[in-house]
Amino acid sequence: MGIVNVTPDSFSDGGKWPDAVAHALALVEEGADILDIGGESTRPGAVPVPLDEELRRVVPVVTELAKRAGVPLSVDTIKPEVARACLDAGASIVNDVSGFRDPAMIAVASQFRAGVVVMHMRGEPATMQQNPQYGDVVAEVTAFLQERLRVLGESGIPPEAVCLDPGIGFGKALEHNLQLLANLDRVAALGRPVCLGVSRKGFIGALCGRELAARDPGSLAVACIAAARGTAHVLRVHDVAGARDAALLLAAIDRHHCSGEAASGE
Ligand code: HH2
Repeated sequence: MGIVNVTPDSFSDGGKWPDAVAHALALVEEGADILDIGGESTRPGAVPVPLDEELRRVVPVVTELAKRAGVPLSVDTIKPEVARACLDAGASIVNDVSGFRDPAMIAVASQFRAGVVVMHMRGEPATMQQNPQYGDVVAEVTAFLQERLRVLGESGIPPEAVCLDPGIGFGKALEHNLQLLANLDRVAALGRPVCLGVSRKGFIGALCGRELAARDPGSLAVACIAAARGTAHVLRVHDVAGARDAALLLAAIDRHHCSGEAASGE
């Protein structure tokens, strides 16, 4: 899943892509299977974007990409009105970092029979990184996602349409992110694909001592570990080419796993 930020203030690439359509098409060339288009930054401390401004940013981009991209389009928004406008314009997935807590968002996704990415977030972006506390972060995130699956199911969104996301960096301290990454199998055990967004996030900078521009290798390493363990199935990334190569290589190696036959020499 290639990240397309149509924002002036996204934490890693805000304002860098004045031509979001061209950037998105380049990501498809690099091998993106899905594009995730967002018009409101959710970085820690981000200020909410007014509805009309978010619509103005994303709808033209979705409209154009629906004609040209040739891959499913996801809209990264917490606003039902933005989700509706983008689904109308040709998107088919809603990625809601607030986890479909707004019944109006569930209603829109259900009406359009959209795919949904349900993410766990503690609090709101403006304040979420102010001393987040959990008893057992893995148990709490897993229980939240399980509960959302139940509520969505009762509201007409079948499990087959749902992808789950632990929300790395969303109201989580370094320790919480690591606990979630080490125990992602518990989220995967809920039986739905897991979407993982670690690309360029703060914990990679903290552990590796890297500025944003130098976090792609660390991001890829974390995504690969989760993918190789079978605990992440959709990788939300800035560096699509790297993730695509990693996914191809993992799949090629997996095909030789426990086959009982000698290596074919490929
Ligand atoms: N992370 C970000 C935004 N949306 N959606 C999902 N499902 N999972 C994530 O981990 C996730 C997400 C934050 O990254 P980015 O889009 O690069 O930055 P910003 O929110 O500042 O635009």
